[in-house]
Amino acid sequence: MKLDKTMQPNEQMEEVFPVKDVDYLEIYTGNAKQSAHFFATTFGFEPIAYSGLETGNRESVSYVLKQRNVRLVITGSLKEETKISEFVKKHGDGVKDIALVVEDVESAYNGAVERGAIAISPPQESTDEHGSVKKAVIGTYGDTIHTLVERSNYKGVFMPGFKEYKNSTPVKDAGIIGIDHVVGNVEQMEEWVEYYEKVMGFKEMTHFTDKDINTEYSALMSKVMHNGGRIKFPINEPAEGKRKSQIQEYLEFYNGPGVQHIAILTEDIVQTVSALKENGVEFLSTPDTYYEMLSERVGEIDEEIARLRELSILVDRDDEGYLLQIFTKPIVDRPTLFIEVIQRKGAKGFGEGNFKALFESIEREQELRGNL
Ligand code: TYF
Ligand code: FE
Repeated sequence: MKLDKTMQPNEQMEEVFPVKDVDYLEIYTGNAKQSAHFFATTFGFEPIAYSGLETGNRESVSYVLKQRNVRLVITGSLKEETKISEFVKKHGDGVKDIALVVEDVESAYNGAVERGAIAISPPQESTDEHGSVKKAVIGTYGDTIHTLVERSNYKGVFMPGFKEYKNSTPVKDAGIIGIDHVVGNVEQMEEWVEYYEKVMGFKEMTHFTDKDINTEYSALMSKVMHNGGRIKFPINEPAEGKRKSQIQEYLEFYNGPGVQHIAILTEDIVQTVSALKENGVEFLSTPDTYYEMLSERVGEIDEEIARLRELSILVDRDDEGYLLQIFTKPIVDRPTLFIEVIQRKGAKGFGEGNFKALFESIEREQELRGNL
């Protein structure tokens, strides 16, 4: 997607674009039935709604999955030439939509477009017996979009066009409670930093230069954009390193910019990661030397270090507290999309102290893939 370079800064954006939360994340896939099954049986997401042939949808199939405050929509194509099949052909399975809850779609959309947003679909209302939902769509990096959703007048399970999904097998909750951040990999970080500033009134929360995050190969730059509330969107750009940056590897396999990882919040990372591992989720490993130096690095923590070491959970501390995090291997065929599980105990950062160990682990995987 090209950006309109003529857009002007606007001082009152935060009031003009009062985005409250992520409404859902939509993943386009080659096989929605099997992907939905994966998210249900491994990550503990419960299917709650469905759209497809049985609901009169002859274009696509979608499963809506939910766990506490996280909603995923898993969508596949029923036909040869659809936006979904074109997307999957180009990118493989990936995140198409980071949908955002707004109070007033008309004003959010019109304001965003006036400030230079990529206009994709103007506001439209859909209605069923449970009420109405208003949606509009603006673009962001690559083929990724933000659907703006106004749902205060809707009481149904998800949206018009979907029916309630009746589960035959109960899903085991994995303790996931929300979305912490959603990260994009792009070619030009500044372009998208400006986009979120100008169009959506976001501010830069933190930045990492290639000096902060330069291991043997995985050089990258990153700026975290946030709305002052729940929404945090880090944006990564590849940097020159000794060999190929992990961000460059992503851009090549995804054929352009897109979502790199979804960070999901848990209240008990030891419990969540134990459950995910039992369910067969594959995580990056951490060398034992990391845990030998851990106490010295982060001081006293509530968790047992031996247990963290067994599970390969990483820990980082800042002035406000600490956080625990772990990263899956890519969850799709290409080395593109992965999941982070994160628990915050006061810390507001992103695990800067873990970058070296983390990126070295990613590089070990890159090497196995022959992509260094
Ligand atoms: O979101 C973050 O900033 C952390 C660290 O390619 C990170 O999760 C940054 C870049 C990356 C993988 C993880
Ligand atoms: Fe992250």
